[in-house]
Amino acid sequence: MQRTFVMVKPDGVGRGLTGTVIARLERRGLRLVGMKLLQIPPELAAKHYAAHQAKPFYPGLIRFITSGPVVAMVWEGDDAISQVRTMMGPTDPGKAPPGTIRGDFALTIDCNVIHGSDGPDAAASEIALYFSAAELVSVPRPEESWIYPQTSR
Ligand code: D4T
Repeated sequence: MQRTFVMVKPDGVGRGLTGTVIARLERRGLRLVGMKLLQIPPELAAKHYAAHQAKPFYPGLIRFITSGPVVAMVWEGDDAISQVRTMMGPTDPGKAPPGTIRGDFALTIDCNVIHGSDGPDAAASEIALYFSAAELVSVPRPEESWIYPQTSR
C-alpha cells in the first residue's frame, strides 16, 4: 500500500470536475483517506512549488494555483503514486492521450486540472504540507477483496 497526494486545481474545481476526478480514482479501486477544500495561501503555494522557483512559468503558476479553491486529497492503494500519474496523463495536455484525465478534460499546460505526486519523497512531503496525521483515515472498502484478492481472501 502506498499513499499519494492528489489535488484538483482551481480550473478543475471551477469547471465542476471534482466529482468526475474522484469518481475515476474510486472506480479504479484506490481508497480515499483524506480530503479538504481550500484556497491555497501564497506561502503554501511557494512551499509546494519550491522546486520550480527559478522557472519562467513560476509566477504564473503561483497566480493560478492561488486563484480559487482547490480540493486536496490523499489516496491510498497498490502503487498509488504511479497509478495516479498514469491516469492523469502527461503535464502537457496536448501530449495526453484520450482516456487520461488531462487528455479528456484539458487543453493547456497552465490549466491542467489535476496534480499528483511524482514520487515517494514528493508524496510524503506534499501530504505533510496539506494534512495532519489526524486528518487521514484509512478504512478498507469491502470490495477490496475483489481488488486485492491474493492478500484479502
Ligand atoms: P503538477 O506538479 O501540477 O502535478 O504537474 P506535473 O508534476 O505534471 O508537472 P511539473 O511538476 O513539471 O509542473 C508543475 C506545474 O507547473 C505548470 N507548468 C509546467 C507550466 O505552467 N508551464 C510549464 O512549462 C511547465 C513544465 C504545470 C504543472
